[in-house]
Amino acid sequence: MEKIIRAIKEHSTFYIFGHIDPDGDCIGSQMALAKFLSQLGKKAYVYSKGKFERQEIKCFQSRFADTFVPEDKNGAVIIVDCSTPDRTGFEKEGLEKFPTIVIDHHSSGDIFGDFRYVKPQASACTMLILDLIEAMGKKPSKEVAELLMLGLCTDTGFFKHLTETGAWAFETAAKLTAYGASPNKIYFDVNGNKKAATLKLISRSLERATQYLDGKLIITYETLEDYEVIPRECRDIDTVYMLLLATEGVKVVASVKEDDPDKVTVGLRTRCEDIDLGAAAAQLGGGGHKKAAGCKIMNSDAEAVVKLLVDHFSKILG
Ligand SMILES: [Mn+2]
Repeated sequence: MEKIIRAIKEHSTFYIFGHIDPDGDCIGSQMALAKFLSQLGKKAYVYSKGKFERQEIKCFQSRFADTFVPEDKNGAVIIVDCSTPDRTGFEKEGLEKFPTIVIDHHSSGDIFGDFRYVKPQASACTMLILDLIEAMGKKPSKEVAELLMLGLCTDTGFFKHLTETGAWAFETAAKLTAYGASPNKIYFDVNGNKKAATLKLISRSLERATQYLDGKLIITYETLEDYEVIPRECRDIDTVYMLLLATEGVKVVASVKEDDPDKVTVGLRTRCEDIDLGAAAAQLGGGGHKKAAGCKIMNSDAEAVVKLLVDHFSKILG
């Protein structure tokens, strides 16, 4: 942390990256850092390859550049919420020429970057951004607190994913509330204002949800044809996960999504303490957390990936 603070003091321009297919924690971390650094009189730029599919982050899309054209050769790169450098989506754009600070909370991945603040015990990356702000002897503005709370609320499923190890998350939530963030406002920013077509896509996902391995595994899928009828931004997979994870006997839920003709994205969720989905996903070339992980399968389609997952989890779930 000391080295990171020194690096922040020594530089005046920062290029802030998160991960592809960003979520509230990624965008909240990037935006909060950018605002905080601006308040210190620094220049801060945010980058993302998108897609900005989730409604709670769409309003931030216009602030993000999708190509990296650094104006200051003496700037520094900050990468948040990424377990591997390729997760930025900018791995071929020369980031490595800059001193790099990594702030992350994933339990698996590569060790990369020059200065690392990586704590898998943190439920959200934004918790670590608050750590940094406080370690610098500062307090977040109301606006920064709201961005940090957005990440904390979304990555913890509004605190539903937390267990007896979650005290730190609640301590952070208490601080952010005191700094002016409203959990109620953030809840409806995230969960309100859904398009009617969202119901259609949820209903397709539920209709297709199939039990495998004596009900221990439930898989659902979305195809490219779905997105011809229902816009991708109407996707609300978190609602689907919640319902599937409530099914009797289930241990792992998988969502399979055809992203483009040669790429299928898999999301994995569990409520079981004795399953490590981060490790299960890593065996398929992905990664993530114990209870939430994912991977991408190239040159495949939903049907083939469903078969692959049944086979993979038959070894894990027995
Ligand atoms: Mn995160």
